[in-house]
Amino acid sequence: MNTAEYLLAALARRGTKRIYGVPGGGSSLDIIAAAERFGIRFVLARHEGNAAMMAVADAEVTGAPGVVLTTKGPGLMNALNGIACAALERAPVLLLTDGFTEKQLSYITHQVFDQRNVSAELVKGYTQARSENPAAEIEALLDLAMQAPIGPVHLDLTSEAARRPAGELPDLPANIGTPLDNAALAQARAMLAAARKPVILAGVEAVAAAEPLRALVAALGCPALVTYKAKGVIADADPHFVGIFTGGSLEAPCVQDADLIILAGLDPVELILQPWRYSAPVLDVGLRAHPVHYVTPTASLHGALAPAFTALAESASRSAWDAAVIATHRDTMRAALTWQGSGGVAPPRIVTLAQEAARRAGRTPRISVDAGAHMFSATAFWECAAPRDVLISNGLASMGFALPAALTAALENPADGAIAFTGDGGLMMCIAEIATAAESGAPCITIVFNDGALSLIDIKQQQRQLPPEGVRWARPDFAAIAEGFGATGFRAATEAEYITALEAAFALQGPSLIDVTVDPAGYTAQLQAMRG
Ligand SMILES: Cc1ncc(C[n+]2csc(CCOP(=O)(O)OP(=O)(O)O)c2C)c(N)n1
Repeated sequence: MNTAEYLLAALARRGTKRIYGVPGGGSSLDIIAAAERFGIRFVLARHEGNAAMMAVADAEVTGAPGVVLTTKGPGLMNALNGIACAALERAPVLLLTDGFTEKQLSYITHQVFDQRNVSAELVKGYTQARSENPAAEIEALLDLAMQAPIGPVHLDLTSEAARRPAGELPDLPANIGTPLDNAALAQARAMLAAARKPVILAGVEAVAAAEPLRALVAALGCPALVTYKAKGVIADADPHFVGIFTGGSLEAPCVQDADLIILAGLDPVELILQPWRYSAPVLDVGLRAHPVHYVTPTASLHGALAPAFTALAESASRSAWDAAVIATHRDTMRAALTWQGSGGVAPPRIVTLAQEAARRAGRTPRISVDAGAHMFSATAFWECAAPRDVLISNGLASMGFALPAALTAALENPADGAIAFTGDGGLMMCIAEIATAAESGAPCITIVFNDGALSLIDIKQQQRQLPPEGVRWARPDFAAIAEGFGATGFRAATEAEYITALEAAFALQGPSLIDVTVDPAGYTAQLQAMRG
């Protein structure tokens, strides 16, 4: 095999099904030409930044490396926000760029940057696969992406290197997990035994260990909150589930009620910028230590999470929590986010009506959520049963994530499709990907909370009593734009129109967009309730 073929074989063996990107004239073309032979589909995106977001979402839904392919220079530069997203969402993404040969660099300056330096701040590893053993370089790079802290890596490949022999695919070494640290486990068990009312805060690392964590929660009979990225790790319908933990004030009454806080795979990158407000001891069960954290844990149990949760559950006994108290905390949190605006369709209704329509259509779509005020309703009111039912950029919290992520989720699971909940601002950063969805036949429904504003920033501007400047714009006709890109467009200004649009959208095979009129007036109260 040559190096391009070896890379594709190595990716396919790890479960990669798709590569997203915009090619250049170098190794990109070697990869695209060979991809299909290895069962890998190339999805031509409209912007490399969006392609990188697709690769993030792909890694999240499949567990395999996500791949974004770009040309040199401007292609790499365009991809960088998506690579930053991979870094802070802890997603194993391979950035695959066309490279320059040393000979070219001796006389060319056109499109030239030091590509290694450009990506260095964001990726965990870089290689050009130009050694005597390109196969070993590729395997080591992919292994690195999958190890904690999970994150992106960069393969900068010239066409010459892509065509050199790479060797045959060796057997994958057996994955021998590191054993639990006995002393740390004993300390964690002692803390658990001493607690009457523990609370569990589940984070992104727990998505791969949801079952053992659910068993621990059930054994303790304690409340559990999840970060945005851990939605579904504890199902919304589980009686122990209380709501979302962001580090804000909304969840504080429940957490303050506890005498032990267990961080279950919670990565501090997931929390908002407020100081830790609790005095109860903290037990940190996670993949690794975090040098910068909101709180210094009283004790830590670091390493593989499934065995850690199982070992804790074995010795756990029922806590003193009353099921009715847990239910009251849950109801109070939900009630605080109900809508106080008027006009158009209320954001919580946009979400619940979409889920009801999906159920009527016999579908269980994944949802993706963009950055902005609409995110509060989308994450609170969409009921999840499994990890990764919700895709969201939370560590980077980048706008322009939802549409690319929904496209990917729909390609992965076309029978159920996917829904992107997005603000108008975030959508405009990536709207060209509607064309990609139409072309690739991705059955995703983009639902735009159209309020003619960057509402989250608008609210903050109002809170600081500044004049409304630089945060509002005229509402474009998104439905017409979607039609122009080959999707089906709907507009809804009332609940009745919205329900009709949802019914029609779920009856379609391909992508659609529903432009929903929202009056942003209620967002201020929601933000106040969440963050204090
Ligand atoms: C790429 C990027 N640019 C800017 C921001 C800062 N930001 C966060 S939310 C937001 C407003 C989003 O507006 P919109 O997409 O319309 O959603 P809404 O808040 O109205 O629901 C902005 C500008 C960001 N998070 N990401």
